[in-house]
Amino acid sequence: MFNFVAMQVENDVKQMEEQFQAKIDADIRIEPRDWMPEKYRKTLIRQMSQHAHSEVVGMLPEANWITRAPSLRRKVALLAKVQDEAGHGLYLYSACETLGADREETIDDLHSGKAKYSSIFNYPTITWADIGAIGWLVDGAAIVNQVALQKTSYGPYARAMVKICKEESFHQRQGYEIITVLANGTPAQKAMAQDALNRWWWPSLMMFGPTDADSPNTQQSMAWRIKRHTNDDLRQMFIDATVKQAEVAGLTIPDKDLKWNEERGHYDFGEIDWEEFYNVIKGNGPCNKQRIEARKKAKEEGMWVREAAMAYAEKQKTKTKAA
Ligand code: FAQ
Repeated sequence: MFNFVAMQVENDVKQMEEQFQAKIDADIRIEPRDWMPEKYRKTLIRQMSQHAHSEVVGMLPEANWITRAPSLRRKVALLAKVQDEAGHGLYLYSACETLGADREETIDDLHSGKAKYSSIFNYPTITWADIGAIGWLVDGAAIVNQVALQKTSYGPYARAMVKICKEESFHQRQGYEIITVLANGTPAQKAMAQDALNRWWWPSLMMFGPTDADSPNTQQSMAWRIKRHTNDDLRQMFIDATVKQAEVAGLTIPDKDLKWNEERGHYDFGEIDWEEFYNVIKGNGPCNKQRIEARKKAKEEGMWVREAAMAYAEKQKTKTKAA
């Protein structure tokens, strides 16, 4: 009897999985109340929460330059950009909640080092040109990845990406403008732009994740259409689009093996230092400790604001009930 019930349950789950995959294959979006395999839900929470953490931690390197932006115009644009990143983090944390993730726990996982965030935000912003390089390269890479995610199979994630991509294109343009102005400025300014490109180029390529051969999650995420392109394909798209932009700015990409390959219709490029990448994601990058400390401090110091907002909301609720 017990065996029969267990077999029945197994058959039902198998059938639900088949129906789920058929929906995915027909490009029908999965919505929060739809049935989904537990592993699909967990994969999404992992990717989306890491993405949310990246947006939030990603504010730190640029915030470092808000008070030192060289003009009021630059300061206003940078402030708006950093504020946009906070907004992206909030949409993405909310999207995680639609999958049953608890927001406090999600954030605690970042602070305890359990959850990852993008490797790129563990590098320091040493000069003003770094702000240009982040907008141009880091937001540029983020757009290539996120345009693809507008077609991801989970509805709330895909919809969040539409608005995020619009804002990221403004970010990319403000960064490229900073870089081109510097590249066309005095020899010292041009050298500063080139130095920023030299330092940010390789870490930007690492943003796309390990090679397909070394990416444990890609195959399943492609089958579930969470990912619509592999890490290597997105990296190649980014390189192909960015080489021309560097040429127009009069800057040199720091890769002696970068060469157009007529046969492939793509640029060939040099070997990425994967040891550096794995070191950074393990917590040993130049700024990992500083970034997590800053996020923890922000949580502690902002606690009174959250407590006051909760107390106010509670008071309003009592007032409404009494009326
Ligand atoms: N950094 O099997 P895969 C932005 C981890 S937003 C750290 O290939 P997957 C906006 C990966 O999580 C930037 N960890 O994994 C902005 C996995 O670890 P786990 C963030 C990385 O998920 C601009 C392991 O390695 N964007 O920049 C990285 O299939 C300026 C194996 O890798 C997103 O998050 C990395 N670079 O593919 C903000 C986009 N790469 O969890 C402020 C959404 C890989 O198994 C200023 N995410 N890992 O322990 C994705 O598209 C994917 O998650 C990938 C990785 C492509 C990042």
